[in-house]
Amino acid sequence: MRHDVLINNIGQLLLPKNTETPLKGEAMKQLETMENAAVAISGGKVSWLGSHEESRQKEADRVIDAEGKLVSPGLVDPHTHLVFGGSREEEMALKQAGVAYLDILKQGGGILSTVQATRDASEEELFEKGKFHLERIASHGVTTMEAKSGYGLDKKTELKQLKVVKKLNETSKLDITATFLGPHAIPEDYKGREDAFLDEMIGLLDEIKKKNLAQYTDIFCETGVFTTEQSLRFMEASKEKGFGVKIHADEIDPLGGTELAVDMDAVSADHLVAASDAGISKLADSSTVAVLLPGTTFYLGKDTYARARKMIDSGAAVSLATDFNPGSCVTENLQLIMSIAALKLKMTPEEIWNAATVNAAHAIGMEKQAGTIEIGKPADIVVWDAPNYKYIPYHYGVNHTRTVMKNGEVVWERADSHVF
Ligand code: IZC
Ligand code: ZN
Repeated sequence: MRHDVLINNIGQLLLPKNTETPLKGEAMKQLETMENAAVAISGGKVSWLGSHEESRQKEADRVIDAEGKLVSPGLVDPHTHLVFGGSREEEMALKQAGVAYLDILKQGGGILSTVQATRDASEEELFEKGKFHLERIASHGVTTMEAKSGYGLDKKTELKQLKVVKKLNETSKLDITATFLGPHAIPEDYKGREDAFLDEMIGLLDEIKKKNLAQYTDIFCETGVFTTEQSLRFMEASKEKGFGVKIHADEIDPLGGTELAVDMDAVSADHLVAASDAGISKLADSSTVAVLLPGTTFYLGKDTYARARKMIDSGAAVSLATDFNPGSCVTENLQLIMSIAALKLKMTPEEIWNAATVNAAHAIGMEKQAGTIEIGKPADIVVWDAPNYKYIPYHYGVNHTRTVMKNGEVVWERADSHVF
């Protein structure tokens, strides 16, 4: 059999394990590698994998020499706010002066300033801007991701954002899972009438489902935003309409969103910086993935990070994401998040790679298509300008990708490469 592509001379091939459920606890500490390996691709799928030696017998239309370097599955970013208008660099000085994130929001800034800019932008403008950020995300090794709405807070703009996500998914090589985050903040004209606003967002679910504009819903469960009771109501309504559910939980205050996520069988519970001991034990007994966003804690200048060690050691499934957004984590670089996870969450390299590949795929229901390199699965593969997997969290803040492939096609490639 002649293959389309053969990647040979792989120094270290990363083979995270794909199981029915996300990798939990001890299983997160296991990471299989194959040294001196090769991978073949046909029809966009992985068609063979074995040793470099055996690959000499294989024929392919194109051969990519990995130069003895690291090759991994494409990274998966399971939590982003990809589509938005404007930017918020003015808030940096406010934060430096000690104004808290939730206080900026209370004063009509923060999320609400992005809402205004997103309402003002046309669908075309949002698409072009989203595409720019998406390409940068892909250049950093991500081949599958999630994107949320939530900067509309009205019917017209929420649908506009979701349409842009759909168009980005259809026109780019990447796979993008869409999440409806209508209850992301309380619009100014609904202050004191939070339940009426929530009813309005619940009222959009039918149309979003009918037009297949989102697979998941999400809600910002936080002090001054939505309570756990309101979150429960929204999650129940979402499930009734056939959506999977996610939640921004216990990011700043410990409201019990983690426990609620498990009770509601959410596919993921995200942030969890203030998750209680009880919440963590509940997570450990569930298949809900804890999506940790340490880049946000770093960017907000907080000293307390999510308790990843306790979560993993208790047996929970942990994943990592950028939370890319214009306010609380302004980076498209998931590799940087992997470094922060090592430095601040004290996660091991093996846990970090499982978190950013297979568990991230589970966190957005994409485990059958993404997160691992296996025969028959889409060939989402990254050749790294690095000698081994431990190198990526270690050498921080820059982009280490050499070749990023999605469905066997090159999405991004760097011409020069470093000799180790
Ligand atoms: O725009 O600040 N936390 N939502 C909840 C965000 C951060 C995004 C933002
Ligand atoms: Zn978020």
